[in-house]
Amino acid sequence: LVDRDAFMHGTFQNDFAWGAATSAYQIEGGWNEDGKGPSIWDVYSHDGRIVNNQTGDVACDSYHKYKQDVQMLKSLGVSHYRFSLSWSRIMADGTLATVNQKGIDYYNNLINELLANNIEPMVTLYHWDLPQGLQDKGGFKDEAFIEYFNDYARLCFSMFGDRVKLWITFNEPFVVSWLGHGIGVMAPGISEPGSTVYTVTHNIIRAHVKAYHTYNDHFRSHFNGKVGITLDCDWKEPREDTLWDRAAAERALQFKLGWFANPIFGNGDYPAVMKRMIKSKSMKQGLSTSRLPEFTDEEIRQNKGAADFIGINHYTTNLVSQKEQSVDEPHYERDQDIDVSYSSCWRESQSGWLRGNPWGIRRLLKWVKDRYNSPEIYVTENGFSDDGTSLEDNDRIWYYNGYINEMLKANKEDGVNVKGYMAWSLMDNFEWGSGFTQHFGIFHVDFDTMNRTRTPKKSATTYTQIIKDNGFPYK
Ligand code: GBH
Repeated sequence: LVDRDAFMHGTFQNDFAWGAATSAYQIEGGWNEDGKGPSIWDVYSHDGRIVNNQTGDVACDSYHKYKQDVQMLKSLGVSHYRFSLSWSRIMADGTLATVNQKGIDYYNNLINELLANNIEPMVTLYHWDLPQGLQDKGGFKDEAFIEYFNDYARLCFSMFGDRVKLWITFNEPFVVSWLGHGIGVMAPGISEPGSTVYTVTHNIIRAHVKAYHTYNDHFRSHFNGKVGITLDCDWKEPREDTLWDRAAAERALQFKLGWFANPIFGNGDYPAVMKRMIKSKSMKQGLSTSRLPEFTDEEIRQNKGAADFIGINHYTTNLVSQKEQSVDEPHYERDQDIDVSYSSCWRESQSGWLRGNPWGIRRLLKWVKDRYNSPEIYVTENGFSDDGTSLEDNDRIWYYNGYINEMLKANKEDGVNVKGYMAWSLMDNFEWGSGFTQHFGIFHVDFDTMNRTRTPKKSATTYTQIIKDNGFPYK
């Protein structure tokens, strides 16, 4: 199950963080219990937008079974658990007017249970489940969002910051902007691919930066934690080794990762190539200004360095080639003048967008190191889907061995400052638009019984061994 020729032996540094990840809407259930308000995912799924009309109303029932989850984590031997907070469980309509003590109690209980079992929490504030109350006020499109998010972040820092030392503001803001507001295949289901997508990102970056400074100014000195942001990126490999395709692949990385990373980890502003191309396309479309918003000088100063680490979610590789796109319709994808495809050599999963190509993670991590001056990196998600019919999940075992080994090479041979790795996912869960048809879990969950019985798959044994060995030492 491993490619012995390409395999590297060695271990990570002693304090390497090993963990597993989940998110609130995907596992908790209890969608309207104990004062929780509705989120955009409750509304979207109840609206019949998910495969087979499925919803996260019960999901893995972790709202009631969190102690079992902690025991599963303990059996894996992880040092960390990455989970997210449901904003509308903590503030029913998303504002300080509706703080919900029972929601706060739930997370206090979870955090305390983790710490009692020697597992450190890594907490994501926002993993896609905006309170519907804020969506009704304009959601991400309105810059009022920045203040609402800051209120929420401040409340969480003050309630949990004595015990939570690793914070992630946003999970994959790209998905919020592009899939949520560009093509509308995720909640809130808005399809405005030409400019809303850029305004939404602009507001998310400013919200992240504001929350980061709130932590710095009011909490860092006594809590001494770290605040980062998690960005998703596939590796973008030139389809052919030509100057055109190499430039196209670099552009694809700048439009996907650089869009968010350059303001925070680079020079404080959007990537030059994005500014240039979106402006030129906007002019051809007869607009008087670029569809890409501008940061003020003061914002650029605030953006720069506004994170203690970068979280990277990485799953797959794309092939990219140069392709001039028409300007008929303002459109984030067409702004890039690229064409994207997959290689049939890469191992297929249960998800159309995901093919296993282990060396992609090494190249991506090296790219992040080189572009952003060697930041601290946590791989906050990485994993493989199948149809969930077998506990003998050999493809997942192949995937984890291969990707974690390539991450070791990035660390040892390329000097990438990778501090930790969170496997996606601790258990099978609600896979967004695909409902319960794609399984990423190291633990199987039986969604056909009320008990939501959890059973370790074969990959649990593999991952436990990698953690115990802290990598792949000679034996
Ligand atoms: C992660 O996103 C998420 O953070 C996590 O919640 C999720 O469970 C996990 O991936 C597995 O999917 O529906 O064809 O338009 C990874 C990046 C972005 C990849 C959205 C899939 C949807 C493709 N994902 N994309 S499609």
